[in-house]
Amino acid sequence: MIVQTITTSPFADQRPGTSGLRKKTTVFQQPRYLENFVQALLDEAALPADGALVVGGDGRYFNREAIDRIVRIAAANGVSHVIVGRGGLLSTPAASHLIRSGAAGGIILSASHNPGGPDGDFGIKYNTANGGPAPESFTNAVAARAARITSFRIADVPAFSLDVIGTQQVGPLRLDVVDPVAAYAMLMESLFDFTAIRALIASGFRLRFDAMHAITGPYAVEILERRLGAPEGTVINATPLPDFGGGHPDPNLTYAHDLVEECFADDAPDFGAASDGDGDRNMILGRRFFVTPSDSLAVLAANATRVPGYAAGLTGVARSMPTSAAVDAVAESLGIPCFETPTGWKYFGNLLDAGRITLCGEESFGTGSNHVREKDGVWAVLFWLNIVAARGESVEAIVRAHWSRFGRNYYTRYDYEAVPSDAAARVMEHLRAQLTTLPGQHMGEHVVRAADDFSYTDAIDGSLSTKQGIRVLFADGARIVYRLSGTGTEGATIRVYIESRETHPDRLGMDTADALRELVTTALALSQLVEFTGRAAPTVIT
Ligand code: VG1
Ligand code: CO
Repeated sequence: MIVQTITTSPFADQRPGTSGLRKKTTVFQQPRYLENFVQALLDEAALPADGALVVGGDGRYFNREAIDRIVRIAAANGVSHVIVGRGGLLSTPAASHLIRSGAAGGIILSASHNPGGPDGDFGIKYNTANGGPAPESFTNAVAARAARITSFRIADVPAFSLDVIGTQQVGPLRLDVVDPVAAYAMLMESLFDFTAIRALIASGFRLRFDAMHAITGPYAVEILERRLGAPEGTVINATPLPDFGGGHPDPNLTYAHDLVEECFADDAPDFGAASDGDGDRNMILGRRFFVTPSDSLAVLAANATRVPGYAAGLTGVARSMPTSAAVDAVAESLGIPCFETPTGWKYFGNLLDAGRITLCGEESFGTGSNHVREKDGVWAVLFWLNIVAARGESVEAIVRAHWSRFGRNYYTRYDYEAVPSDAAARVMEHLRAQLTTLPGQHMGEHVVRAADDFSYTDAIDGSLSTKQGIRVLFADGARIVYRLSGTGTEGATIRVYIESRETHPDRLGMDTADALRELVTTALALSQLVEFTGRAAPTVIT
């Protein structure tokens, strides 16, 4: 094997965001761009001599080429063992599971819910031996290395194949190509009551899963159709495509419109679900009923003991700060702790590793548990199906009963995408300047209790993360949160999260837009968002 050491110079923008380094595909295609970052990653990871590296992605455009180069860079850097999913495919949660099954770390190639293709986005992320996204200390160190890199190493190796399951020797490196679905499907069978779900489906319960031409197609076909007996065709858009069929693989009411239309039609199925580009997000729909992700987390927590994998109960739960407080009410009633962390799955890792929490989630269609160290789309779908089977009630009935028991958190998120960065910064500055004067102020029927820029001290390692979003907290439990996205690739994305809490039995069935109308007006007035950005309306409302 000939190892070449190539002289390089740093790129100014190799700083990972909420979930890895995400850029336009064309940025990643620049000569030396991927190589620089992977070299910095491997230097920082310092894998043990016999440590295996898992590599896989969501199949988007440039996935194979990137994996080909990563294998050669890994070989040149003394990595002795690489495990890849066949075809270079691995969903993010399946990659997490593979890493946890004995590897030293993993590289996941995805820009998640962002569109793919030559004009779309690409991304790369490092997960540590626990299977979870590397913590901020690691990603900061990688960014610092990438900012002063002078060379990278890459090996000339004999041709290898990503399509043949089995072991190949690539120079000194052992390359294992594995079935991307098998181990994951087994893990799911170990957690859920497949017999009960199979019986539910056999009884005529109709479901639809939209894989959005992204990574979960093969997983959902294997599990829902082959193992659980759902009719062929239950999974739609099941073939992963490099450009996701031209779509935006983001499972929400805006982008999963085909599924939403079907689930709100007269002959709607009993259950609908979708996942995102890399398979870690989920959207849950009942018949003509949408379950908000924050409610979904709360319902899973409240019903967890009905599911075999969680029958012993939960040690605790966690949610990201902007996620609604619906799960807090469940935790309180169960007498277990509820942690509030910054946005991004990496902040759940320590709590999961320490056994302090069992379930966690985010408002951005992400739910997960201690079974892996990523959020998990197909897992969430199976959890819901297991609950439906165990309770023998519809999705809508389960959620309405939940509201009656725990109260309801009305919730909406406004996204303003591709806003000029300076305008977005002005919005945030304008808000920050008001933090000290807001408490005590009356806004419509709400009184501000506190306002701050959220900071978080990790309960396990004491690390501090600051500036994680502006919070305006009202005395009655309502909240407005503002933050800038860390996953966008064009200008800035401003996210505004609006929530109110309702426990009065007569007011649990309102339309969300009606329930939050006044708070939305307050949120816009406080931030002067329309004035600063010139945006009359958000790009997406969820
Ligand atoms: C968004 C979501 C966040 C999620 C992140 C990664 O981040 O808000 O909750 O963890 O995406 O999810 P941001 O910084 O753009 O708000 V995924 O499925 O894109 O890996
Ligand atoms: Co994702």
